[in-house]
Amino acid sequence: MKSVIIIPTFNEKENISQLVVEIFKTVPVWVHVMVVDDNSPDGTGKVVESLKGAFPRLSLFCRKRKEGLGKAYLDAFKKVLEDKGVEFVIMMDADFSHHPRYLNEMLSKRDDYDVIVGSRYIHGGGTEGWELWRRVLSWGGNLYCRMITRMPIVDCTGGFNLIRTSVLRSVDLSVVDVSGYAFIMELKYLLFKNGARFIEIPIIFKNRTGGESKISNHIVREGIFAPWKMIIKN
Ligand SMILES: Nc1nc2c(ncn2[C@@H]2O[C@H](COP(=O)(O)OP(=O)(O)OP(=O)(O)O)[C@@H](O)[C@H]2O)c(=O)[nH]1
Ligand SMILES: [Mg+2]
Repeated sequence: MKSVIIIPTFNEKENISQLVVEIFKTVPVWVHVMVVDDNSPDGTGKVVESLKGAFPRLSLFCRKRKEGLGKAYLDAFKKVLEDKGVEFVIMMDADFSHHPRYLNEMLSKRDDYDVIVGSRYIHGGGTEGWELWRRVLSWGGNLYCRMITRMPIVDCTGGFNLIRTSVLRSVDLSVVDVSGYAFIMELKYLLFKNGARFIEIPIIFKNRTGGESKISNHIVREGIFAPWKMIIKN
């Protein structure tokens, strides 16, 4: 059995080494980590490269330029799925908003579900350190997405998820042409449409303390139209 934690990075030099160390302290030996870096100008890729000696289950996938979270994940999925031995992938941010302490709970539920969502909006979950506008945007965005798509989860945009690769393989990812939170919504929607069994586990999402925020107007705008486009298209 093999599982791969995929971590997309853009300028995460301040976070990535500590995160990698924490992850490998926590997870079983069959869990690997692949960092997908978009040629970060701060040298995140070089930092990861330098850690590979100490952590043989760490790999680095370099992309040429920044094209958004969605593109980075799509390329990473393609690469990971080439290895037929990988049974699960985990999507995780590099900035400690998704804390490694939740990984083992996620992994422990893998036999009974196809998608395990680290959820900020079920009982016991939450966000810490966000300004009011981001809390409203995220909470409202999730409600909006749920009402349109009728997905059986409350955290549609959360990016901390475990996915069974056999189910991921059954999804036609070539239809996805969005990038930010919209990418995560669409991915979950496609999995839902393909009959994936979902469960949510509560997580506390802490705002990043190191590195710079990458949220943009484009990402928010894209999220407004995405649920409608998704249900029409799929
Ligand atoms: N490879 C790649 N990674 C990205 C890109 N944009 C964001 N990321 C990474 O994706 C993860 C989530 O992005 P974040 O910027 O943390 O998104 P967020 O949590 O909504 O917002 P902030 O934490 O406020 O920036 C982080 O690990 C980022 O480094 C990108 O264009 N390419
Ligand atoms: Mg973040």
